[in-house]
Amino acid sequence: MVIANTNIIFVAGLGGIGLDTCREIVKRGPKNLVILDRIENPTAIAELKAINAKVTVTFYPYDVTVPVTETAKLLKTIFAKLKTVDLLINGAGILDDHQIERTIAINFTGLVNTTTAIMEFWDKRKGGPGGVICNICSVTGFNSIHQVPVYSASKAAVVSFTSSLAKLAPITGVTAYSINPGITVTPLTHKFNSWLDVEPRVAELLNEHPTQTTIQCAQNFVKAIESNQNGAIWKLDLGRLDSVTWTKHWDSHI
Ligand code: NAE
Repeated sequence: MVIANTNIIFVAGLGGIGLDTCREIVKRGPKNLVILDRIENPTAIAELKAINAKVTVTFYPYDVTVPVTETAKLLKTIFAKLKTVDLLINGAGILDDHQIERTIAINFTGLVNTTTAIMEFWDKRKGGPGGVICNICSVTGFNSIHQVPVYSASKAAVVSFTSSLAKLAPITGVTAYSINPGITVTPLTHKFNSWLDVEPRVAELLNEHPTQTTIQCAQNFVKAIESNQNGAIWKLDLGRLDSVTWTKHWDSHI
């Protein structure tokens, strides 16, 4: 996908990975970048606007835990303004294994509900034009950080959901791929709670190993967007971009 002249919605575009990825996206000149996030950051929005005056950058407050009907209303407003949307990026996530329900609500249900809501506008069975979904999952969805089993399982769930979406593309007209960062230096990984405090030093231990910066992650993120491969499972770790081949252990045959 050539980013120039497209309309993009980025859920959680103001987080650590999100904001640097927005910077890279804006440089490539989309027509519209609509950022949805829980908390507004006018300085960040102004900075994005200043990078490329030709791009219309807009912000709407959005909490992914709202009922799907609320999401549909917000999308209706956005589609009314933009007419078409080419790409939806789902990036909201928390890492705190003391908050079990909230982890599932944000990392899994929020992503599924936002995807479900946009289908109303995109599904070719409803006369829609199709679209592209880019879900930020995690390498912990491949192999867990077992000290945060709730977070890891929520990420495994979204990796799986995204792979199903990709296989449904012939029916819906909506393609999908996952972006799976390795440990990236952001507020998320600075300090966090392990499940039942099984490892109070989990963040410190993790950060004793090599990590990547948000800029490295963002540069590979836009490469993955540009390559636009339905069903791709991208690993963005240690400054590299690799496509992961998923091992099949079973087949439904349907
Ligand atoms: P961050 O904390 O800077 O960004 C989290 C973003 O999610 C923010 O924009 C925040 O506002 C938004 N958000 C949280 N709750 C929300 C809600 N209820 N509604 C709407 N938005 C909400 O952290 P980040 O590292 O930039 O994380 C961005 C995404 O990347 C998350 O989904 C995270 O799980 C994922 N990710 C991060 C890392 C990492 O190392 N930083 C890795 C993989 C995936 C490696 C690990 O899994 C540890």
